[in-house]
Amino acid sequence: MNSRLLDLQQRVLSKNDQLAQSLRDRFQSAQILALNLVSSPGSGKTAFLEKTLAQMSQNWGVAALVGDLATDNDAKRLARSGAPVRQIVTEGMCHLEAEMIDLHLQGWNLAKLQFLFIENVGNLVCPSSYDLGEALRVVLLSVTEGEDKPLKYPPMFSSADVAIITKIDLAEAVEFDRNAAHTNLRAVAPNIRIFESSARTGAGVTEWIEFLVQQRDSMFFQN
Ligand SMILES: Nc1nc2c(ncn2[C@@H]2O[C@H](COP(=O)(O)OP(=O)(O)OP(=O)(O)O)[C@@H](O)[C@H]2O)c(=O)[nH]1
Ligand SMILES: [Mg+2]
Ligand SMILES: [Zn+2]
Repeated sequence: MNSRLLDLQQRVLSKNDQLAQSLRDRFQSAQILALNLVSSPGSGKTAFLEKTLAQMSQNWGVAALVGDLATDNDAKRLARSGAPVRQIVTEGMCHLEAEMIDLHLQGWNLAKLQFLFIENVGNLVCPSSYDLGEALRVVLLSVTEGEDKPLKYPPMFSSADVAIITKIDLAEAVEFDRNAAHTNLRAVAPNIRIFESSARTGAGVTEWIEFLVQQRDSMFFQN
């Protein structure tokens, strides 16, 4: 890449970082735990969020923003939970930026929310470079996509706080190597917290929600 292009890219990223920091401040003062869910296309972000929102919306103020290049299919799926949901159509852009989050939060009363889920565009590369003001970055890895993905796409995994191995109901059928997956995750992200789940059976969802509640408690109410 030539130096002018590099300089331009750095300016775009630093503008994004500033806006992300102001979002983070807003989430902090509203006591919202914001999460950025990233993965390759089809790893099960929406399916996992559908389960999460359906369970959480009975007890918590939850909302979701979801990014895709086109369609509002995912927003429609997530809205069935009854939670407020907005689709971000990126019109060709392959990741979400802080500015899009800022824009799509307009009109929402943040005081009513305790958890905000942001489903990023399905892409294992550039979403890792864009801070959205989240407190936790969550990377999903489905059992069908290969245990080597953390080694092949290190920035996405090393920048994440939590990894969720999805579609574990299919593990046997695809001869998923659990040990290899955990080892590869730890190789690029030694401190990552790993969950395993199935949106089909609901396995792992309750444990995940308990973790979120406890994370929010420790963020805002620790004495
Ligand atoms: N068997 C099984 N299938 C799943 C599970 N989770 C998702 N799927 C299926 O995997 C496909 C993709 O799931 P989505 O939830 O749309 O994946 P996504 O990551 O949101 O996809 P994009 O938004 O396009 O990146 C769908 O056909 C789902 O039904 C699971 O836990 N078990
Ligand atoms: Mg989706
Ligand atoms: Zn991109």
